[in-house]
Amino acid sequence: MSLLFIAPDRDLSSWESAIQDIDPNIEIDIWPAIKDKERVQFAVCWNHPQHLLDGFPNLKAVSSLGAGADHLLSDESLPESVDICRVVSPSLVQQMKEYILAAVLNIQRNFVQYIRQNDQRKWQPHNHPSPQELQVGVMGLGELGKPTAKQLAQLGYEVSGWSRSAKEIEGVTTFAKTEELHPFLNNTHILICLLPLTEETKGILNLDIFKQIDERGWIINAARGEHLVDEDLIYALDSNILQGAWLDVFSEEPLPDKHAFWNRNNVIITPHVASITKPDEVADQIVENYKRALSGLELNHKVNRELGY
Ligand code: NDP
Ligand code: OXD
Repeated sequence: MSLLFIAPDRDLSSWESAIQDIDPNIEIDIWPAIKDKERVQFAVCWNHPQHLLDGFPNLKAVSSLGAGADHLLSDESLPESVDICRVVSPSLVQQMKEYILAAVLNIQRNFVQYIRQNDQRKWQPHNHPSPQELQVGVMGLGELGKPTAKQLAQLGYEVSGWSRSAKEIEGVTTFAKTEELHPFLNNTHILICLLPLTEETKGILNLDIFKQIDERGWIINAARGEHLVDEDLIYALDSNILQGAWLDVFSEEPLPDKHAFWNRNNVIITPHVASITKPDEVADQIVENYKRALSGLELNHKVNRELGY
């Protein structure tokens, strides 16, 4: 039986060795070099070519190489009988906490402006709010959003959080469902998106939402590019509805040269690096799920196809 990796834009050599360090008996294929399609029972994918996964008659389960599984769920050719799982790891959580904290601190302390001022040799101090004066709203309170919100609250920020089901998080004012989106957004100065990409959340970062947060607020999107309506962001920035945007993810990656987000003083761009899956940190859970799939056991971190995450 074989475990197949499909990730066209990644160097997979360290994945192969990380898996074999745990169990040297696992047979590994790396797409497109597949020895025997019939032997493939488990696949690990990142941005696989769509319609590729229906060509494996004995495929039992597919794991995302990362935390998000939207790239798998959007492949309509993936048979219903194939279970989907994703990776969840303390390292992904830690990296996301660092990324969001860095962005929030840079915004709060005006470092974005100071870095731009450096280019002009301009000595111009700006007032900055204290954490207690800054309302930070976290959309998505899952594996990544919940610890991120909690950390910000522990550091003194006024934190609110929004999710599908109701939550209780120490120090965080929580809201749930569409009905509570408006009160959640009210007074938010920095809006952070850590939602999965689903039919319901696609395009959620739009003009209507931007108008509901604090005047001259910021958005941070470290979830998926398709959460954001790009034209609405440009309009909101140009109309002073928003002060700035900190973006790690984009509808098209790499962000095309001609995209309007480049070269704007008030858009910070990072190349999808908020939280990176490291092979040696998650190989054990991939091996565990591979073995579970082969034995017909329930997968860990299984994705709910109906909910879309
Ligand atoms: P989880 O599935 O653990 O959490 C998702 C959260 O979003 C849950 O709290 C869920 O609510 C909430 N949610 C889902 N749908 C809705 C909705 N319609 N309305 C309100 N809340 C909703 O995901 P993770 O925290 O692990 O990851 C989140 C996303 O971050 C990933 O899907 C991925 O796209 C992105 N990501 C980006 C990375 C990067 O490097 N930029 C790295 C890793 C992940 P409930 O709790 O009620 O289920
Ligand atoms: C992920 C990502 O989902 O890297 O893990 O975006």
